Amino acid sequence: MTPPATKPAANNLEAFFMPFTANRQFKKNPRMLAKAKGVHYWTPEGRKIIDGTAGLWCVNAGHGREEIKAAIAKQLDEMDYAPSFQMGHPKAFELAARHAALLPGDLNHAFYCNSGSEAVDSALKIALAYHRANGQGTRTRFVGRERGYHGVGFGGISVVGMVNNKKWFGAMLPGVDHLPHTHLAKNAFSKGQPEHGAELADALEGIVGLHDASNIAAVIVEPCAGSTGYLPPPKGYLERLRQICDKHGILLIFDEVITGFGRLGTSFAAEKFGVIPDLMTVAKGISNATVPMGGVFVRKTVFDGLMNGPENAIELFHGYTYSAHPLACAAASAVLDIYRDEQLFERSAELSPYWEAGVHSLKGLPNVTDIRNLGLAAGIDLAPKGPVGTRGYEAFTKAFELGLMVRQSGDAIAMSPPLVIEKAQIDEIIDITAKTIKAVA
Ligand code: PXG
Repeated sequence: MTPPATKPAANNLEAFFMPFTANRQFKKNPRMLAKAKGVHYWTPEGRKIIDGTAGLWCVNAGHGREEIKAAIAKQLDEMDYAPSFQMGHPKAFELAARHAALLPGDLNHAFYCNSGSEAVDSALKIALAYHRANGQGTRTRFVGRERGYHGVGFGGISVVGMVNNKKWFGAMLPGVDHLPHTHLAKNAFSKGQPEHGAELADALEGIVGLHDASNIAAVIVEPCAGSTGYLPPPKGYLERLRQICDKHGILLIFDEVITGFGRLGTSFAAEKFGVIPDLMTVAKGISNATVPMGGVFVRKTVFDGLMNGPENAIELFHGYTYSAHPLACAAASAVLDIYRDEQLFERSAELSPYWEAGVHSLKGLPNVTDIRNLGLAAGIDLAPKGPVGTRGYEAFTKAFELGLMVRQSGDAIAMSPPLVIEKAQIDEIIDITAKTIKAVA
């Protein structure tokens, strides 16, 4: 059927099946965004909202960047699309070389895709293929972590540690275990990395004892868990996980979809903690969310390990039509220029003590049971009121009413402003958050 000539009425919200949304509730009382610039959104009525979450943890360089717009427009003029299967285009190679130069340690190859979920599924597949190419095809099991979020692909939800993201969907990868999460009551109100919990990494030894290392392909963790309320790693935890993986020949995957590109005041969490994973997944800040893009950064040893068949053989039977899409590559390259020229990673580090003081000033407000921060992000736990998520949702909607966008995870709220935020704007975020918390008491 040809599309109808007339557009549907603008106020008909029915047809869009919204992702991760209470569709019926939303459509009765919609929250719409119509314009964005810098650290602000505007509603269709013109109400200004300060963006406390950089979109969904992704608009690190702020909204409406002219340099990115120009790069995308130029690329669209030059060449809209080119395949990356058995063909190449210069922007992809240039971008990968720039990412390799930015990455710590010997992470020096980039596989591109279009989202964090695709990055996670790609990384899991690369891990499996690597072991098989190296005569260890029995290594097929994965280890995730409770309270971990790794997107929504079937690979990702198998390693995810959040019940609602799994329980509906039945089929999962067989052979996945989970490490315990690191959210300990005794670490409440820690500033930066908490003191307690490095020993929780030792649970990996238990899993190895159960299945044998020869059956385990990889461990995947977010260096700092984002979606479940922002959980910075206990001091020494990631180092310990790295040691145990090394001891048993298990690949370590850092899911840096949120922590990558400056959130922690460094390029990547791997740089901040001095722990180099074998594979790293990224998305979001890679393109400042202008054109969808994700990636898997791969250590030299892993890449080389896959290059051992005949030279005319495809080494990895995996990829997407839009892998290294020219528009995404152009956007991502322009974003790297901005990060460099405006020193946004350094800026994030410089602002984080101010941010830390701001968020911890909320301690003592009604129902605040924990506050966590690292880099330019924070999580605040609120005591539940009735069913889980009730107070959290009230806080999320109240904040929006008061002119601030936050994220809700159960009864926690999370914030991660664009890295271009000013101190006075941080004050405004903290002020509105305080009013919100009091309003939902
Ligand atoms: N890994 C991590 C660590 C993520 O945070 C994904 C993978 C999946 O990325 P895509 O691009 O497929 O969505 C994510 C996504 C929230 C929130 O409210 C977080 C994400 C997405 C939407 C909401 O915390 N993270």
